[in-house]
Amino acid sequence: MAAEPSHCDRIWVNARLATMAPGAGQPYGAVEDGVVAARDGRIVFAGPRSEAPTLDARETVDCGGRWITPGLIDCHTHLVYGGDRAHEFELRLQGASYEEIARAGGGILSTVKATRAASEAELFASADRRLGALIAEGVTTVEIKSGYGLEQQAELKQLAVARQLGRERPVTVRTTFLAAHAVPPEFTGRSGDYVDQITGPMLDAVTAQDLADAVDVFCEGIAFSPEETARVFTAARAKGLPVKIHAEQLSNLGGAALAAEHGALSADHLEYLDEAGVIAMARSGTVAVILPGAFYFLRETQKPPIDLLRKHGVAIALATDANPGSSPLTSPLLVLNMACTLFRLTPEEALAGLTRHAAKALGLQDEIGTLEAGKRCDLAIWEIERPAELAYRIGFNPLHSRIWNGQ
Ligand code: DI6
Ligand code: FE
Repeated sequence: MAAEPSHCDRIWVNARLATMAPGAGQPYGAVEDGVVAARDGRIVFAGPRSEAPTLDARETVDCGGRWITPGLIDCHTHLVYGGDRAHEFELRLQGASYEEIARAGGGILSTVKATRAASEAELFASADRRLGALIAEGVTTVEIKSGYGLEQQAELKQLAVARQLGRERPVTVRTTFLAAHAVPPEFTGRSGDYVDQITGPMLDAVTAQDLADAVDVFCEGIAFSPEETARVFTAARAKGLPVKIHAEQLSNLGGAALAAEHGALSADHLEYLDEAGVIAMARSGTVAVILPGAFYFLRETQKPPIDLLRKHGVAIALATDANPGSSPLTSPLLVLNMACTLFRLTPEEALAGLTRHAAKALGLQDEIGTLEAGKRCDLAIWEIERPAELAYRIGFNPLHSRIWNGQ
């Protein structure tokens, strides 16, 4: 007896699926003649047409043989900020290093000044344009950090704008409290006192207003020490918030291993990561978020240890690190190409880095990141002949359409 038809809102047929499901056997979890069915914004079936249940759909979309991937996930951005740093770009081209500019009060602190001065409306408008570029390339989930306020009211302002973007735009926004991004001018030489502010009143205000989904720290010589990082992590976890870290970007302070000890969702940058740090991350399940835009823009030479991450089975995610100083980049497709061209990831590893592994870096691996029943129906539909094209092309956007929450 034929099974009762499963009612669904929409079904996409005549498609090739890159499900990115783990252990699917085929590269990319590929399905040649595939179907995706959705109900109430969730996937109810994704797989071969021959295995699909009887489906009764209100709307059927013929994909004309196009490829469907999970919607892309940008798991590390500083999208909300004031001003820009084009003038520093010129200084660097005259020989000044990123650290020299930072130590001279430029860098992050110059964006802090512009961000403190900007209204919420101004911050929303400029971030909205950058978010539009991500959405145009198939992004359905984006993480947005604070870290350019460096005092309570401005940090809350940044996070509130990020939350507003999630309410008003067809994209899922996850927010991260990164007050520990730099020591503000008011606390020069008194970083410990500033950490007191972060772990006390600022974190209280952030949690009272539910403005952050995670807490992040820049653990670096020009930012916060491992000891200060640990203080912020302990306070965040006491409030029930998961942690992330900018670690081993310019040197090795053992930040990634410290983050792993605190069960961090991710450790990000990682150019100077060593095998001890990789092993610690493997043990804790901490995701390695690799940021090729910053490596490229700062003209770094030390590459992250991709072979060690592979050897120890650490999930590798990718992100734009969209920020005005080290990675003014809002193209996830270019991130795919950079990851393969600069760091020798395979195109399949790179696409997993913007889907399944990026989801894990946000603690959302049960919700998004693969085409599997039960997950959110976030899709990107591409005019490509094979998934490798997404990493292969430079400056070409083959997105045909983007589906967020089934719409
Ligand atoms: N590392 C980076 O590359 C960015 N922040 C961080 O912790 C730089 C942010 C900026 O220069 O504005
Ligand atoms: Fe960053």
